[in-house]
Amino acid sequence: MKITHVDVLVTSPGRNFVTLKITTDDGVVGYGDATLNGRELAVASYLRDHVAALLVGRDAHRIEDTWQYLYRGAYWRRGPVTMAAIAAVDTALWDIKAKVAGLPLYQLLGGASRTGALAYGHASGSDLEALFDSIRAHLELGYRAIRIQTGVPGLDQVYGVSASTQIGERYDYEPAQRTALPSEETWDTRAYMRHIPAVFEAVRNEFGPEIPLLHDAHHRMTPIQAAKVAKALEPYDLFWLEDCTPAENQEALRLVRQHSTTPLAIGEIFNSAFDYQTLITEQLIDYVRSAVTHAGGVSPMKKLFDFAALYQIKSGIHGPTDISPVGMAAALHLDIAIHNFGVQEYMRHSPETLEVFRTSYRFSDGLLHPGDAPGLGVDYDEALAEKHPYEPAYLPVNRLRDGTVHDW
Ligand code: GCO
Ligand code: MG
Repeated sequence: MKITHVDVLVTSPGRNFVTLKITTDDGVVGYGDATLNGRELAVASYLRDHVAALLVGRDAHRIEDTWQYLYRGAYWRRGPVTMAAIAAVDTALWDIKAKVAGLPLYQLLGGASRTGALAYGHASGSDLEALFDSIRAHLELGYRAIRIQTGVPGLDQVYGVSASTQIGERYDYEPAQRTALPSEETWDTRAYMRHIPAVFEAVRNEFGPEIPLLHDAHHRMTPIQAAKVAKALEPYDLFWLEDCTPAENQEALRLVRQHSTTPLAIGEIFNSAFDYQTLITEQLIDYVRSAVTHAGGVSPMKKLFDFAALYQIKSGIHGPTDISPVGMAAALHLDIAIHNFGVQEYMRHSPETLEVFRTSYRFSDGLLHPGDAPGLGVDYDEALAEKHPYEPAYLPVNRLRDGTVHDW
């Protein structure tokens, strides 16, 4: 079964998505997500200008060989652009193989290990009242695990806090902004550190001990600051504290571990197992956060989770709205199949997005399931997609009060 066409599809139904479409001589079509938020066209060009011609004529069934050919063959290794491009090829080939087999992808990954994947939603509010409203709205939608982000007194705009408290009006938190230049936010780590334990105390007092609560610190603390916050949050029994440090320096997490038993999740900006080597072998984290879209696709993610499983570390696949429905579907097939599933992030896509990408996955009673359509279970409406041309968009930049650029 030979690959005959490779198309890179860029669309912006409310936000930008890059999708790879691979077609075989049998007419089977596979899709892969290649969206890299704020740097979309770099991946589109990598695929169009450097990869497409290498794929035409190859056997679509040779997934591992194609992955190694693109990874090793480029000579230059890793990086978000390369790995998002390879991920799209890998995912599209798995989509094709599963369609040819007439099976949902999770069946080819070992079959179902569970009936549904626990999803967490994003509750946020600029103050406690708005946050409580958002938590109630998520509980009404059926979520059984909830991420908590709030405003910090004295700061105007903080990562993860939706501009609207009306959950039906705005589809969770969307960080990319369609502006000519990135917007700039002001950050104060000490103000955040003083505030966040009180937020979790208030939420536990209002909503009780049962509901799994998560929090994303978005890479903003030093190791000793992270240790202090992880320790202060212990009484509130977090499901996880995410990205407490940037974690490029993996050894730094030893310090956090020495001081706290709050579970840690890291990895959404990583793109290979090597980024986790120390974190996993020294058991410095509890959840692996990579996205299928950014970490090379389904094949390396399965290997990464099997590696993590040796250390009782679980999955927590990245699933914000900048992962397209194709990337989300790929995540869900892994979630259902692997043994060491932890939780799945689920930010719902907008209705406009879901008209372009028609998905067979479903959310019911707090659990996600990829559905049983052959392949990934996502169709792409090209005619409609063309009505939503690419629009430049950027993630914000963060500065400390004195103007120093900080992690956002
Ligand atoms: C998360 C992430 C996202 C990222 C976004 C950047 O935990 O979902 O932190 O919100 O900020 O993916 O594009
Ligand atoms: Mg995050």
